[in-house]
Amino acid sequence: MLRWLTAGESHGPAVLGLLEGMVAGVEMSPRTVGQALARRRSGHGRGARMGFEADQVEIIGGVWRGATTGGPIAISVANSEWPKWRQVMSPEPGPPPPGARAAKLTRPRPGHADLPGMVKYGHDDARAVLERSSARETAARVALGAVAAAFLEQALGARLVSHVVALGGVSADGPRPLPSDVAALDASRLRTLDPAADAAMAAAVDQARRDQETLGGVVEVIAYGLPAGLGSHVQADRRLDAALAGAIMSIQAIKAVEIGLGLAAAALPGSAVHDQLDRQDGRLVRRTNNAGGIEGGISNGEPVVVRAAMKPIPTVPRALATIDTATGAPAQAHHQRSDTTAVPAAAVVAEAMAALVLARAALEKFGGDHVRETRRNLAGHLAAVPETMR
Ligand code: EPS
Repeated sequence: MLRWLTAGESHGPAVLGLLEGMVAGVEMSPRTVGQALARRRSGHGRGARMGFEADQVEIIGGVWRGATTGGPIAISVANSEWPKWRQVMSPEPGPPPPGARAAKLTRPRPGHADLPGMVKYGHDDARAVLERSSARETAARVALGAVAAAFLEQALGARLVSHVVALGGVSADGPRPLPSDVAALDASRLRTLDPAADAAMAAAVDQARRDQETLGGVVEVIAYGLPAGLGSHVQADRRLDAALAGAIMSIQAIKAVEIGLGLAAAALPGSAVHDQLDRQDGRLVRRTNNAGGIEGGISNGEPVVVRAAMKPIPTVPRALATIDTATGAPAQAHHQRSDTTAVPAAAVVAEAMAALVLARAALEKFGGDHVRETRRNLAGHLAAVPETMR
């Protein structure tokens, strides 16, 4: 069973990712992980930190001479902010060091984990919460997602694509991007291939920055080339759509997830929603893919399509009303610096989470300890599907 965890704080020495249960023989290198991390840093609207954060990758274990060994994979992504925060973030006991950086944060940001985290864990300084709730943690997820994506491609021939479908109320049009569009998406400013939407979104981001605002949006992940048969209808926690929704909802600031037609399906009659079957050139085909590649919690062989809505980042430069937890008096929420939007980055993070969930489902179905064995088992499964159902 594929399992993963992350650790580390935003201004600590590093964030860490741990991936257990990956098969041996998946070609992988620090460079591949570094490339995935570079995609996450990009996007118009990020704050000052992304300009200098370099994401130094170190693979601590599980990869040897360019391939996974079957052992747990541990990846460290160093924080270039750490030297400035060494004293403030020190694990040593003792009083906080002098200086503004160590000042207690007692004016929690509405919409952030600050206040619920302080209440739950008994902290009187929001830093004890925000350092871990920070979306910096997604660097570790993307590092692990790079391994999962390499496995999916090398074992199954599956490829994932992520893009931005809306930002700050501006929606993008155009066909769903294909794996061949990934390079263009990576090079784009806002992870969309619609030039009119790109311009309008960039203008919205610039205006929001001037207005001291932050912006949310909608991202979409498409997984191409997955076989039918991942996930299961038989138990709630084995449903592929539920696992994808849970993993993507777990990304900081995500407030909604939909599969395929999603919410729009609720307003349409059944005949306009369900993907009717046909036979073309001797092959079973679906006329549409409104189900987003999943029926009954099982992949059906069509591209898997997942969309997620991200709220605006709660670190809003325009002062939001809050209370000071030290005094109980009304106050303005703390703010030092922030991204105006991180929607393009969220697309890359959603892609990483989808890769992890799909890799887990693929390993559950096909198993194996070496990628060759997984490939053989996949071939056996495909050969066992009756002609009339292919
Ligand atoms: C974040 C706030 C900003 C972002 C950070 C996430 O960091 P800082 O408070 O140091 O300016 O830059 O994102 C990352 C560092 C990253 O790699 O994505 C937050 O509060 O979530």
